[in-house]
Amino acid sequence: MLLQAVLLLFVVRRSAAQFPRQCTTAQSLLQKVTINPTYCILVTPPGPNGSLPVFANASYYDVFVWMHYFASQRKDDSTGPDYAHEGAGFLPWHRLFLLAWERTLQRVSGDLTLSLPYWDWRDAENCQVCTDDLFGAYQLSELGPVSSGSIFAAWQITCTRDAEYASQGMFCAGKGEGPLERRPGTHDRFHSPQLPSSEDVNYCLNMSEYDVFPFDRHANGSFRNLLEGFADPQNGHTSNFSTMHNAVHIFMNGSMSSVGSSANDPIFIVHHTFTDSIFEEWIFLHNANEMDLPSQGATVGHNREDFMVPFFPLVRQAEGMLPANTFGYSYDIGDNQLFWDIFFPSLLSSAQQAWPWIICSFIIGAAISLAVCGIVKRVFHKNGAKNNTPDELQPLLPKKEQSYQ
Ligand SMILES: [Cu+2]
Repeated sequence: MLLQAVLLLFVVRRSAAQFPRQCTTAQSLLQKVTINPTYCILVTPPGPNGSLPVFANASYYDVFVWMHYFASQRKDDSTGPDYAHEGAGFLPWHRLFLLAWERTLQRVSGDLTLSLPYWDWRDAENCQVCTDDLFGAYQLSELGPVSSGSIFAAWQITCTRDAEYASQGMFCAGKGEGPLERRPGTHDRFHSPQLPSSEDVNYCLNMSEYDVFPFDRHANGSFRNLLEGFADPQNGHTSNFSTMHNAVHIFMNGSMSSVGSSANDPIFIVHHTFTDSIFEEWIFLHNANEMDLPSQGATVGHNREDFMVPFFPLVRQAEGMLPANTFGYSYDIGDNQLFWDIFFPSLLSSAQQAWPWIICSFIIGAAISLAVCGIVKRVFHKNGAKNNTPDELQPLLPKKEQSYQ
């Protein structure tokens, strides 16, 4: 444990385009086939007549699929937010979810420097990570699984039948329910016309309020609601279109498009890391902290002090508002990415506005330094003159030899 704490390095999440194939595929495969020895999944809740809950084993990967599926359940069959979506806790919840996944991946692979990659989907016209080298190619003419040339073609997905489990009074049991499906770009374009643009992201980042009442999909002028994808990136008002994060899920038109099963697709990870990187930029730009979360008034599971469902050990929503470096990770922001798009122009304009103050401060500082130097010099000069005795001038010579003559 101590060794792990010492070796827990600061990791940098990089673009999936730079991610070596071996890491993307081999580590994903490893966690898909290895049974998680620490956690199992809840299949049947305890009954009212005292019957015990039923649990099942699942792979490392499928435990995360199940967690996301379980968090997508709605309390008491309400139509409002679930435990992780359509509410103020959407971003903190997914931040901690990815972090737990990243650390699990590091542990399973034995490589503590491993980090989750991201897919920068701004201005994309197609799924750039849908290649057999990365997450699996596809053919528009064929409906169904990802390309047989992809390592993910053999994956069996799970937790896809919400209604069926609910009708049986059960939860997802983690059983294989078919192949991973993805048909990017063949979605209903009326409700989600395009992938998010750079302008959309910039608009989002400039929103000052993290979230506003009613803290759900109907919140207007809310950074969270806009980034989640229930508002218009032109004005921040709620919209019937799927935008931002939601638009990317819809665009994939397959396993990614339904909330409960979306984590089956490894693209879920690279999509959410990029969403998290935008959240990270927003935290920095707006100096955000846990006080930006509502203390009350949001759906259960989304308030500041609420615990994230179904995390164990328990984690408060407030903790998910901490900056990424608190958790030991950051994002690699390269050319044409968020630093140059957002930070640099704002730093430049701040510097332009502040230059008279900077020059004034420099002149005043220089004047004060000169004055202090002058005073110090005078004091030393006086003291030097006062102590200028023959003893000090030639301290190593005996009194009678205090001259070289
Ligand atoms: Cu989610």
